[in-house]
Amino acid sequence: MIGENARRSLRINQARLLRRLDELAQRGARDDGGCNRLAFTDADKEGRDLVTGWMRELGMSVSIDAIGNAVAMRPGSEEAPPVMCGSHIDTVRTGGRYDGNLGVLAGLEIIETLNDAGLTTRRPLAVAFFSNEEGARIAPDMMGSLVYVGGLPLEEAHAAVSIDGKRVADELDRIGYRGDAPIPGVIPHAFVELHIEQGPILEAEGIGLGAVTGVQGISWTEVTVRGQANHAGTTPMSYRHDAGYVAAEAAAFVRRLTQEMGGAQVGTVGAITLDPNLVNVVARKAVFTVDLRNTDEKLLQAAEARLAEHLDTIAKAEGVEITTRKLARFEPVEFDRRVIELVEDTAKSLGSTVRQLPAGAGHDAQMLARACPTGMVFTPSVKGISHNPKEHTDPSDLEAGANVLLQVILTLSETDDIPVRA
Ligand code: HGY
Ligand code: MN
Ligand code: MN
Repeated sequence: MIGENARRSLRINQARLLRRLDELAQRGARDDGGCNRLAFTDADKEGRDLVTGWMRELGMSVSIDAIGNAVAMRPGSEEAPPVMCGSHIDTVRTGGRYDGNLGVLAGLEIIETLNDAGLTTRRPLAVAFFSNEEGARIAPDMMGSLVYVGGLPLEEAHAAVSIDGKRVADELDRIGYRGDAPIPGVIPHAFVELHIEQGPILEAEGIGLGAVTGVQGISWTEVTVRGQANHAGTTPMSYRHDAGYVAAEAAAFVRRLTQEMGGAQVGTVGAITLDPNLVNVVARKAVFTVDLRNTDEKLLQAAEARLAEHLDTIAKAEGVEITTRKLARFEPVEFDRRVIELVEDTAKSLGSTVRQLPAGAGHDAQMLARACPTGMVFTPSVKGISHNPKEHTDPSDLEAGANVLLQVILTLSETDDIPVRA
């Protein structure tokens, strides 16, 4: 048990947190200062080896499950479900150094702060990183945390194939992270994830931190268009069945759809491949992805229906065949009101300005919310940039976020129930 005063006076060590962020960013480092640690690649393994090494150096016991999730445990004075924090350390191909990594390394910084102070919490503390949160190499996103809470059968996750043709199970074996810890994993007393906002709101409003209310709905679809290869010069336009044109037209439709719908609707065509992808050949095949998101489930369904209808229309008009495959589909998630308010009140008590807001990106917290009271702390993102080597958050904001996470974790570990705002 840690007394109120001892608790309140604890602060993390900013320099140590920055050092770990910098060292992890060297794993899968890009020439432009970003990170490329796509899930289950050698670079991901390097990051995993570094972080689990830190976990053990901090005296934590580390368990790895069969999808590669890592949970490090620090005993409490009582045997009880742990208070867990964490996030992910895999990145997109053009990743920055904070997305996911901040939540895991701030957790380790909290452990080291408690170790330095010689303090033992009442409840055990757990720091986790979940596999393949990004889903960029292998869909769905949040794969590891979804398996962790029993939302995706392990066999299905193991059988998933990456965009470069590798099975998850084989990649886990290859990097040595197919562990034997039980799935579903240990259900925490509560889970709190510190993460960069990855959007422009906090910075634009000059607000220091975010108390995240939930996560918007996500719909990922892979669209395959089969047309007919033909000569770019000799084929009259009326003879064409041009898969490349259909892909481009669909991407323009997605943009028009978001403009018509307005509100929170967003849509992205992020990946397009053409076959044979040559300057003088009408494309016979196109494969592209559509990422639709909305905070409102009904509106997200409406957007999906509009897309399906449009694909049908252009397939008939161009005389091509279109098939679709759902890569990911998650409904919007609301976090536990008590945890949201605990984050907000803790931020204020530490002198930060704070506001409640929903998350535009997917997060492991949205999966842990299926199993236990969950919340998130956001730090501002400079110019709202993320999934980009230019992703940046000021050290003082990183420190403020980590100190709020520290105090929230300690409050949750030292109290019987999740505190309710007076
Ligand atoms: O796609 C997402 O929202 C997250 O980065 N996985
Ligand atoms: Mn993330
Ligand atoms: Mn991300």
